Formats: sequence, C-alpha cells, structure tokens
Amino acid sequence: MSETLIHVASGKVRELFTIGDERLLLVASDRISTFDVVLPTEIPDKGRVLTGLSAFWFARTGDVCPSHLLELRPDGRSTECRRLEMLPLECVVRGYLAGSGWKDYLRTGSTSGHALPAGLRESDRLPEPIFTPSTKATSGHDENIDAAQAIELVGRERYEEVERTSLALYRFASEHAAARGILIADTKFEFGLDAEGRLVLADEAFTPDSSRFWPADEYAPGGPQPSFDKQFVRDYCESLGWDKTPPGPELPDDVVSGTRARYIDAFERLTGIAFADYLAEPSAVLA
Ligand code: Q0Z
Repeated sequence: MSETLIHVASGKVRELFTIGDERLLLVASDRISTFDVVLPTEIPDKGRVLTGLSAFWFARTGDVCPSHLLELRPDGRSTECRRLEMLPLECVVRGYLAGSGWKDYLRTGSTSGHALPAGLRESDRLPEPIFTPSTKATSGHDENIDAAQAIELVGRERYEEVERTSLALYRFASEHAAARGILIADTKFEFGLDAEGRLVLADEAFTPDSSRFWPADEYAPGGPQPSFDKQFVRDYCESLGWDKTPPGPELPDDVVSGTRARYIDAFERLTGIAFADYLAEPSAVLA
C-alpha cells in the first residue's frame, strides 16, 4: 500500500513532503541557482548527483553521527528521512577563508568570534578548521553569529556537541575529498533531534550546494577560486551583464552540458562510483 505524500516546503531547488507522522520525503530537482536566483534552465541529473553524494556521506559518517537517512529511492533523487526536531542553527565549518568568512575577516580580523592570524589572503587555508554557526534567516542571507549567541539558541551542552560533531564530520570528508582532487573550502550542516533527544545529521551533507568545492589542481590563494560545479554558469551570467535580479537567463546547451559534466565528475571522484552505475542502482553509494 502506498502512503499519502503531503507537500510541506519548497526550497530553491528541493521539495519536502511528509509521509505519515515520522517520515519525510526529500526530493532534489535539477534546478540550479546562481547569485541566489533559480535559473529557468535545468541541469539534467543534478538532483541525482546531489542526492547520491549526500547518501554516500551519510553512509560513511555514521560512526561520527547518525543521519536522518532511512531509504534512498530507486529514482536516485528522493530520500525517505526520519522526521526530526530541527535545531535553529546553521552549522558551518570553514577550512579556508572564503565568502562571508573572508568578508568578516577583512572588516574585523575575525569571524564568528575566532580571532585569525594577521596577513591571511582570500582563499587561504586556515591554521585549523573553525566552527562558524549562523542563524537560519527566513528571508535573505544567514547571519554569522558567535558562540555566545549560538549557545542562547540551543544551550551550552548541545552547542558543544554540534561544534565537536561538525568539526569531526568536516575533517573526515575534507581529507577524503582532498585525496581525490577536491578541496572542501567550507560546508554547512543542519542537525535535528530524534524523539530520544539524540543529535542526528539531517538535510544534505557535503554536496556542492551545501559546500564550496574547489578543484585542488587550480588552487591559487590570494583571490577568489573557481567553483567546481557552477563556474561555467557564473562566467556565462557575468558575460551577459545580467544584473542578478530575477528572472535569471536561460543557459545555452554548452553551458548546460559542461556544468552537468562537472557535477558528474565531482560525484565520480568523491564516490569512486561510475555515475551510470548509480543511475542503474542508486544503493551502490551505500555499500
Ligand atoms: C529540512 C528543506 C525544503 C528541502 C525541514 N529530517 C528532517 N526533519 C525535519 N525537518 C527537516 C528534515 Cl531534513 C527539514 N528542511 C529544509 C526545506 C526542501 C529541505 F523545502 N526543512
């Protein structure tokens, strides 16, 4: 017997449904966003790449922290998940100085209360990875907060647990990825609590949508780095002189195919699995 799906939320590129009281269905579309705008052109299989990568990581980080993943569906883009009580915190780990971390550092010499050495350049590797939580903004951008503000949101003990767990997850995945030619500059996790109050990794993990992936062989600190997945899209959009307000431009076929190839390259490098094998049998990433 099939259970009723009730649509509960739309993200920029994903949809969330409930299955009964205790489960959710997370569906990753092929939509792509750039400069915070969803474009009218899809990247075929992008949702499958991201779903397969998340499932791959969930299957390998269970010793660090349990995940919400219950089942990967045969379509390769949908996962059944445990429904959790989500923590009101975006758990960000940074191994390199980019994005809002770099902007904070330029203004103040620190980010989220971490004093950093003087003289760092944009995209430099940090002396050690740092935990830089942010608040979940309902509209606009997440706001970086310091430890004291995060402790107000979740309590001291839970804060220490999410910090320790986030850093351990980042160390595990960034070492795995670097050995395969991909630098994970930073990444964002969302955690929830199960009915027993245990911390559970939710949402997506170490996908190009939740992380900054950089090609290691092009790494050149001292300026912004090309994005592993979206650089063709960004370069094309910049070439049009588009003002980055909706609607975004349609993408030409060569930008679509080049971008699709980059997503598949990231998937194959990180998982060691041929993408065609994933399409034939998504559960290959769980082994
Ligand atoms: C995730 C989101 C959207 C995709 C809620 N296991 C969970 N338990 C409870 N809530 C969530 C999860 Cl993953 C949850 N989101 C973010 C929104 C599409 C993901 F519309 N929201």
